[in-house]
Amino acid sequence: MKQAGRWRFPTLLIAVMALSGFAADFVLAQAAETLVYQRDITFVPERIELKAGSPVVFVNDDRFGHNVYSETSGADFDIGRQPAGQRTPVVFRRAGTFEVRCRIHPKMRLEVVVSS
Ligand SMILES: [Cu+2]
Repeated sequence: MKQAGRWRFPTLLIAVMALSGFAADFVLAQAAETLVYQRDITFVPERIELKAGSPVVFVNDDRFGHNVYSETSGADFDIGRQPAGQRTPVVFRRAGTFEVRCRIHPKMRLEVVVSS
């Protein structure tokens, strides 16, 4: 019975994942994408809260380039120059409160509050 054998493992795996709640957590973690727009030289919104490990997608809605970086301990990153229209994901892996800024426009500030 080759056909039965082929389906046995994935079905069992999904059943175990569903029973343990793992599948639901996994799907939520994958779906929990937070969008932050760069619009009129401002991060919109200017404060977000999210779970560690879920991505923030920076969407440059302006007609010129931006940058996104943080020098806060636990979330050091710098995406470099981000052209107009580009979407750039950044994953915050640690809990904490992080200040995110733009090297091109020093007045741009975003507060990211990450919970574990
Ligand atoms: Cu900018």
